This record gives sequence, structure tokens and C-alpha cells, in this order.
Amino acid sequence: MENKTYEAIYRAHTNIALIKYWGKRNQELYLPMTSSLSLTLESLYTDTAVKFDAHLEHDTFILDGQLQDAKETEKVSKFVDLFRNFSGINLPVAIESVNHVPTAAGLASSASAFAALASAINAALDLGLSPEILSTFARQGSGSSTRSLFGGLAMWHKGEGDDSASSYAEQIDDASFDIGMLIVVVNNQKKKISSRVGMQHTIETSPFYKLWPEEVAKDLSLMLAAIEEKNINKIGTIAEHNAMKMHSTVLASNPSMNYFEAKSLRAIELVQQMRADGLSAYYTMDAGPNVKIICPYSQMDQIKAYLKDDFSDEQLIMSRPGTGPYAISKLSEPLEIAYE
Ligand code: 2P0
Repeated sequence: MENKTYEAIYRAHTNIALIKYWGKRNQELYLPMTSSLSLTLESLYTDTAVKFDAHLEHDTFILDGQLQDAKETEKVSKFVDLFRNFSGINLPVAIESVNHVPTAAGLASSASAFAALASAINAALDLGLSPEILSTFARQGSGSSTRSLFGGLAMWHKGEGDDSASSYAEQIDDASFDIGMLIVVVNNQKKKISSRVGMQHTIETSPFYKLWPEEVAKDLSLMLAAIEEKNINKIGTIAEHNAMKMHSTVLASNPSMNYFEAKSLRAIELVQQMRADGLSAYYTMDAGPNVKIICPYSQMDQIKAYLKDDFSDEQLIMSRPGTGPYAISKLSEPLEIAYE
């Protein structure tokens, strides 16, 4: 085994939650307070190559062409340890990732990153883990990556107690109806408050957080029915309300915090305007200022027309639903996204 190398290259797509995950009940195992549900996006993804090799002195991690420092590498090494402990294959690994997502700008790059890494390791070490089981591994790198193991609409179950195996994701629907997302890139710089810190601060200080789990439970059952009907207006309405309930819970933290920028509010205003004009457009936001518009893919061009005076073409990323992770033959070039 010593001289053998184990390699694979995988692509995983990011996902945007329609019913948000905000808060952990177990920080070490990344067990969430609630279940959540998302749409996987075709246009945004991470490619990751792994090579386990006895000749390496230690783990290395290259992201978008840059060798990462000890702190970043350690986080990834800890994640790989889950698989080394599981498989008994204790070899150092060289990891190289290329993000086709503006890193940490609230476009959930960690979701595609850990889903791609988990999938590549699963293939390289020939572990044969199902996507559901693999999602329980991915979860321990970043909660939202649990859902990126699946294409279309995926649900991450909160699970029971401290039982890691019960908190997995699965596909709810392949989203092969007329649905898409238009990402309005308000700012593609690294976010100021990480999700991990933001959600913990909300749990500890927001008087509204105690309402959040029951609101999510209600929204989830409404959302599952809306998906069953493939009713984009219902899906969008429920998602928009759920997102704004999350953000108002965040706003009520002490000291108060928020993820809005002036341009986020402008994008929201424009969505309200296009909806008043009869388009099926609904907004959602995550732990960053970017706005994501849920809409029929067929209306995307009309929707873009409303945004063109305030946002450049490069700031508007259209996406259809994406698939779950898959093997690719080589890493691709990094994506450049311009913004004002
Ligand atoms: C979500 N977000 O459901 C929610 C909505 C942001 C807002 O999952 O601490 O990067 O790594 O588990 O997954 C972003 O949080 O946080 C996220 P960790 P993660 O998509």
C-alpha cells in the first residue's frame, strides 16, 4: 500500500437554501437546529483534485492557485481525517481546488467545496459511500455542503440528538420544471461575519431565535407541498418569507448585526417592482449581501432587464438547477467575477 497513490477529481455544485439552516445544536458535529431545503445550482461549482501519496511529507492545500497557510490547511486536514479514520488509509494528501463561486461572499462556496472534496476522497479511496452517507461526512466540513451531494431540490434532515448518521440529506425533487435562480452579486469580497459566528451569536442573543425552529417546521411542510405542485409562486413566496424571518432574527441579535448592503436593498426593491408588473420573481439572501432571485428560468431575460441600470452583466449570474457531484478529467481555470 505504501507506494500506491489514490487520486480523483470531482466537481460539486453549490446550493442556495429555500428554507434556511441557521444554528447548530452541536458545534463539533455540525448538527443543525432545524432541517433545511435547497436548490443546487448549475452555474456555481468547485472542482477538487485529491492525491493521497506516501511520498508527501504533509498535507497540502492549493485553492485557486494559491498554496494555503497552516491554518486553512489544518481545517481541511481535520476534515480528511474523518475519512482516514474511517478507511484506515493514513496517507498524506495533496488537495487542489478551483472555485467557480466568489469565495465566502454568501454564495456558499463552502457548500460546493466540501461536497467536491468529500466526493473526490470517496472515489480516490474507493470507499463506495452512498450520497446520503457521504452527506454526513460533508456536513462536518460545512453544514450547507450536506445538501450539495444532490442535484435539484435537496433536504437536509436535522436528525435526532447527537446521532450524526441521522442528520443526512436527500433529493426531494430533480427540479426538472421551469425554475432557476438569478444571482445578483452585490459584493464578491469575503464576508465580514462568518456563518458559524453569525449563527451562534444569533442563538445566544436574539430574543426571536426561539421562534425560528417552529417557523422553519411550518415553512418546510408548506414548501414540500409547493414543490409537489411544482408551483413556483408558492415556492418563491415561502422561500422569501423564510429568508426574511432568518434575517430579522439576525437583526435582533445584541449587538445587532446584518448582512444587508445598500445594493442588496436596491435589488430587493427591484424584485418587488417586477413582481408588481406580473413577473414570478422572489428574493432570498444568505450570510452575505448578495441577492438571489428565484424565478422560472424562462423569465430570466425579462428579470435581468429590470436590473441592468443598477448592476453590470458580470454581476448577474443566471443558473438552472444543477446536478449532484461527478468525476471530471482535469481541473478548470478560476472564474473572474467583476463588480463595481
Ligand atoms: C443555508 N447558510 O441554509 C444557510 C442560510 C447561510 C444562510 O448554510 O458553520 O457555511 O460551515 O455549517 O454551511 C452557510 O453556513 O456554515 C449557510 P457552517 P455554512 O445555506
